[in-house]
Amino acid sequence: MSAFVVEYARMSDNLIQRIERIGQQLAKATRIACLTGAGISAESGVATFRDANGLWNGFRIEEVATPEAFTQDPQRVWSFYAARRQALLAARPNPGHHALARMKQLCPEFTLITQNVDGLHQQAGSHDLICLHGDIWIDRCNACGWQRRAQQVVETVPTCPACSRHVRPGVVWFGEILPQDALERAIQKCCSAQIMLVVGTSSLVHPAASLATWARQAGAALIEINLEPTPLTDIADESLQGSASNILSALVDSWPQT
Ligand code: BV8
Ligand code: ZN
Repeated sequence: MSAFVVEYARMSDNLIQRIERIGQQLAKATRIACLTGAGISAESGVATFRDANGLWNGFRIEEVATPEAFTQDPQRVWSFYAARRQALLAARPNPGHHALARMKQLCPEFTLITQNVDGLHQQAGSHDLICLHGDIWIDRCNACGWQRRAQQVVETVPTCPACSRHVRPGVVWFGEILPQDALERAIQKCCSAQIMLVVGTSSLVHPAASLATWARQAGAALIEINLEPTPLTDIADESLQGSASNILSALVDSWPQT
């Protein structure tokens, strides 16, 4: 009985066999780490960054995703994130998010690490989640540290109720350091994993993209799931090309349900 509705018709026999084998491997592992990127939310209708109709096609990173951009034009940066928040209101977790939440039930030492800020892993039930790049739904003030979880989408950049400076989204911009505790925990979990899954990421943004290399160097088997090849593909032990939601669902489906 399929735990997840898997579209096997969309897969070659070879891919199905490889997934079966990897599912058995995962079932034997006790320590698994998984890093996700924007590609896992694509099938929830959330724009990725570097695909054909990705965010960086319509916007320049330097204008909307750096602290300098926010200092120079806070409203332009705020509008970029407000539009993404608005689009997220209609987004729901897809079978890929649910499959990763299920993996935690099947393997207690399964650690999920995400670059995404969209909150869809949390909505799918993944709560012990390491968020490397923050949370788009957090409003915070750089000047005094004030913060809150946004309850609605507002178009005009807010001012801090505590100190009247401009409020920013609680994400990590380019040129900003990642939350140290999150990064250290992610490194520790990847470097002690027997298997590391890397799902739906172009593996171009560091230090997140380095986690897989460090895991591999520490002895983990590296399994990539992505629509297209990335800089990781050549060093991965397995690179499964296809839809994250379909492949992850098939992996959980092939996992002996003890
Ligand atoms: C820092 C903000 C230092 C939130 C983001 C080392 C080497 C090279 C460069 C650097 C380096 N170290 C630092 C840098 C600079 C920089 C960087 O990496 N630049 C890159 C572009 C060259 N890194 C930083 O600035 C980082 N900070 O290192 O600080 C420092 C030290 C001391 C003091 C001060 C500073 C900060 C990086 C974080 C930046 N913030 N986001 C937001 O707006 O969302 S990064 C942004 O890119 C997102 O967070 C995103 O998660 C991340 C990666 O993108 P992906 O998730 O991979 O998405 P993408 O569209 O690229 O790819 C999607 C993939 O999915 C595709 O391959 C596609 O084929 C696939 N796909 C699509 N659909 C599906 C699918 N796969 C399967 N199924 C599908 N259905
Ligand atoms: Zn403030």
